[in-house]
Amino acid sequence: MEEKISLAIVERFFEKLREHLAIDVAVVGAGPSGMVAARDLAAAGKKVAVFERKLAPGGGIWGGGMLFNEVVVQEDSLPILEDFGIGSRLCGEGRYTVDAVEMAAGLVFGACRAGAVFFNAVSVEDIVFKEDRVAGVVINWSPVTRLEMHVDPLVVTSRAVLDGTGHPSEIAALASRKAGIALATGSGGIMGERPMWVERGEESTVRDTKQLCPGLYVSGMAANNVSGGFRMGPIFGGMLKSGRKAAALILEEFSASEGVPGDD
Ligand code: 48H
Repeated sequence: MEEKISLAIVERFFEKLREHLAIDVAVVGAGPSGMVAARDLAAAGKKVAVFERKLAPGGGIWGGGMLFNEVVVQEDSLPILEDFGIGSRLCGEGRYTVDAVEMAAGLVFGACRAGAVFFNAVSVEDIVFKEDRVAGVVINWSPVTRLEMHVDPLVVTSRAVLDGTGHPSEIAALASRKAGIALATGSGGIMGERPMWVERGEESTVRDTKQLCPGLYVSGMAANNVSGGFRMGPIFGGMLKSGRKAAALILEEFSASEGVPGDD
């Protein structure tokens, strides 16, 4: 019995890993924007893996504002929450509160049910950069990177990589620093997050969700950091809409490159 349980886990895990070594989209970071994007892409039939450094996916949702585990969303993002079956309560003037735990758990569950596969406790430590294109991610177990063990990583190739790593925009920073890629920003580099201004931050998060260079997209707080947007605190409508926009942009690029069948 004992070894059968171990065998079942080992076999299933390696089946999952083997099937996700070459994928359509590698989503880095399981925060709200990454998980909405993962769900939309998987629901559109794409092969999606989400790589999350921490054991628990959910990013900055769980703690709400200052550990008060409620967050605020705006009315125009409610359709996204409804797609995941997540509830909300009106708190005034087009704003709603959402239980942070319900939101984090609901986004994880919705992305999984749509077919996105999560690899938690896995950190993306580098990118694949070939022929002027970001073409995948370099991964290692988070405890290995945390303990600074000298262990070589493994590689997952993908048609697109989404940087959903939040405030530090780690993947865009790697692309800029290590590959010398000129990013689609005002300066060509990482412009850096600006202080709190809720309305402007919410607006720019969605506006600056974009393709940064061939093969690399950015969403959520990472989009803000890359393009120099304001922060907005525990209001999450912009994050949800950013994830939806990122998925739509990636799907648009895929369908343009696949062309219309019989159209050549
Ligand atoms: C694997 C990684 C790596 C890596 C980081 O920050 P997040 O919650 O992501 P967003 O941008 O979708 O949401 C931002 C929101 O939570 C927030 O912080 C807001 C609204 N702040 C406003 C304010 O004013 O402060 O999640 C990012 C996830 C985390 O879970 C990280 O552990 C993970 O990405 N991550 N995973 N490899 N290299 N880097």
